[in-house]
Amino acid sequence: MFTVFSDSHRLHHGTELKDGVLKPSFEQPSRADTVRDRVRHVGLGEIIAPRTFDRACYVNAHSERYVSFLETAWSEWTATGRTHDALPLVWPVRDLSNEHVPAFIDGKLGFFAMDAGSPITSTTWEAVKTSADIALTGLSLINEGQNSAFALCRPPGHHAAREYMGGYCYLNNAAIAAQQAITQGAKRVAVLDVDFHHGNGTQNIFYDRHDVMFVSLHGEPSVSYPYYSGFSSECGAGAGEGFNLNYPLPKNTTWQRYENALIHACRKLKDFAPELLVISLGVDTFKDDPISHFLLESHDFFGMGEIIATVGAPTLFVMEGGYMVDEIGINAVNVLHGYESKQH
Ligand code: Q9C
Ligand code: ZN
Repeated sequence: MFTVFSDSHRLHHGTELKDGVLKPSFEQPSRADTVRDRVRHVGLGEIIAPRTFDRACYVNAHSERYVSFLETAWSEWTATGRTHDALPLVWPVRDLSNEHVPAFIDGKLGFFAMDAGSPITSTTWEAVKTSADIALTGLSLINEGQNSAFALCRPPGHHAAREYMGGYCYLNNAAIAAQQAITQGAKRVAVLDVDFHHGNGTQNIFYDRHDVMFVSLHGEPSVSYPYYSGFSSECGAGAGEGFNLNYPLPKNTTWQRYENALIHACRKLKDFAPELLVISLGVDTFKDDPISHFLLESHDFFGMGEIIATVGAPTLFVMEGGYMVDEIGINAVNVLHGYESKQH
């Protein structure tokens, strides 16, 4: 399997409030390098650089005004004399107005963010754009005849919705690739999200769509980030009703329970018969992940890949979360090896 990777991810490293103190984010540059090192170590396949894509590919999954915000946020922030990471501190919740986009950057930051987890620095946009291009390059490889590809994206994407960033995410790499496949003529595309956290951004982008099915396994929102989405009652809207499927799982979920849910999810995906399957591949379901609450072991990730293969569609793996432990490389590549073990 080819891996698409770029050193440009290192251009993004920001801060995060932890227990009320601003510290380096859990979402560190070393993450992607650790996974790349593992890909090399086991000889998964060639590692290639991303191609560049038109801005229109991002605007297919996001709104024009949101992409413009991402492009200019840093210069608007520094024009006011500030030099540290741009972070939102106010949000248009419930009865406050969502009608008017503020002109001032502090208002824009809250308008286009779900939380303060996605800091913007001078070089964030360059890294974000390259991360989306990595996913799009992975899709190109599949279009050119590969059965699968690994888009080693960083920063991750699945919390980024049509019009907001959050949870370390800016552009939704998986959604941009899924939408690009539709734009190119695919009739049915599925996104399966196995990151510990609910892929609220991907759900938001495709919620009213029947051509893109979204399925997610994640920590129960009542006790796990992002708290306000990922409930099993969220099934899609309008023409998209029945094409959004959530599997919230309790804290301390182990492989046995996870496997049952995943087998169920993959049967639903197989029934949908997608021409392309995009996997939002977070490995923060690992037992030692510092911010998550599942108990998967490294070898369980091999089983995850085997089950994903049962859907029987060309598969684009897109890196999402997984934090701070060396095993993220082993775990991500175990999924890819498990998948490949079922191909002939
Ligand atoms: N104390 C992804 O995995 N905050 N994003 C967690 C922990 C946000 C995770 C707080 C977690 C976002 C792509
Ligand atoms: Zn996650």
